[in-house]
Amino acid sequence: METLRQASPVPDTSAFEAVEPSLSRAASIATPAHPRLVFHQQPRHSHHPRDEILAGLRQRPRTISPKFLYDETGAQLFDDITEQPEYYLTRTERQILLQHRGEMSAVVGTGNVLIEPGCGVCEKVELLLEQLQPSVYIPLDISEHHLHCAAQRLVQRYPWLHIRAVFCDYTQGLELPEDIPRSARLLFFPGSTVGNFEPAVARQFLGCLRNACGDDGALLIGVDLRKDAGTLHAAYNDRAGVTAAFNLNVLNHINRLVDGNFEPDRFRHLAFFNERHSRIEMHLESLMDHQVTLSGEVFHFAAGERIHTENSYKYTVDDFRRLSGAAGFSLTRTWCDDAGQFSVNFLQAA
Ligand code: AVI
Repeated sequence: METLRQASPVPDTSAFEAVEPSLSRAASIATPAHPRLVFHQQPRHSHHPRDEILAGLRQRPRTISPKFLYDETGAQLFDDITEQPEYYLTRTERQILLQHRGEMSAVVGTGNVLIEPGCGVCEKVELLLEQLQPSVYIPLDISEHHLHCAAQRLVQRYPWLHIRAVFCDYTQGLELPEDIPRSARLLFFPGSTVGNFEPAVARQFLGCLRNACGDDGALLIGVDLRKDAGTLHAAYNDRAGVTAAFNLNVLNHINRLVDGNFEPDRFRHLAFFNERHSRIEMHLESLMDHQVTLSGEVFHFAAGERIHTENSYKYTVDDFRRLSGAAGFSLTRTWCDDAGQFSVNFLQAA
C-alpha cells in the first residue's frame, strides 16, 4: 500500500463541505539558514481510500475519482501533457501571465499577503512575484518535497521576499497560521483546476476561498474557456498518447491502493467534449469481457463498458462570473489570450 501522491492538482472534492478557514495548530519549523523563510506543519488527516474506490467502481456509471490519477507516474505524465502541442492550457495561461502581469499588478495592487493553495513547485507565481511584491508569500502544499525545494529556491532568488510555507492538504480546509495578517489577502489559484470539480463543488470550493481571503481580499484564478469541440478534443487526445497513458495509469495506482489486478491494456482511453454539460469527459473503456479482483471483490466488465475518470468543465466568462458570484465574489477583471482560449480572472470579495 502507498500514500496518495501529495501534490495532486485535483483536490479531494469531498472536503469542501463545512470547511472553516484558518485553524491554527501549526507547528513552526525554524530554518536558520534563511531568516525570511518559515515552515509550518499542519496535522494530517488521512484515511484509506479503499471504500471510496470500491463504491465508485460498484456504481453505474462506474467512476474513479480524478484525484487517483496523480500517483508519482501520473504526476510526471501530467507534466508531460502540459508540454504536448495540443494541450494549450498551460502555455496559454503562462503567456497571459507574462503578457499582462504589469497590468495585473496595477489592478490587484502590491504589498498583498499572497496565498497559493496547491502551489506545487511555484513556477506560475514566480512569473508575478516581481510585479506583485507581496508583503509575504504563503505557499500551501501537501508535498513537503516540492514545498521545500520551491521555497528555498524563491527565497534565494528574491532577496526581499518573505515566505511562510505551510505543509497541508488544502482540500481539508485552508489552514493558515493564526498570525498571518487577515487584511489584504490575495489568493492565487492558477491552472484551471477549478474546472475539474463538479459545478456545485466548485461553488463550495470558491466559497471556501472567499472565507479565507476575508472581506477586503481577492482571488486571481485561471479558468479554461469553452471553445470549439475540435480544439478541446485534440487537447485531451494528443497524438503522442500521453493523455491516454495518464488516464490508463490510474488503473496501476488503483491496483496498488486496493490490491487489485486491473490490466491497463484491457482498456482504452476515451476523451470527448460533452456539449450539454460543457465538459471534457475522460473514460476508460473495456476492450473485452473480463473480470478484475479488487480487495478480494470480483468486478465484471463487459466489452464497451466504461469507467468515468475525470471531467474538465469549460466555462464562458459569464458562466464563471455567475458561479463565482454565487460563492460571494465579484468578477471585476478578466485577461485572455488573443484567441480567447484561456482566462485569468480577478475576483474581489463581494
Ligand atoms: C489539472 N487539470 C486542469 C487538467 C485538465 O485539463 O483538466 C487535468 C488533465 N486531464 C487530462 N489532461 C489534463
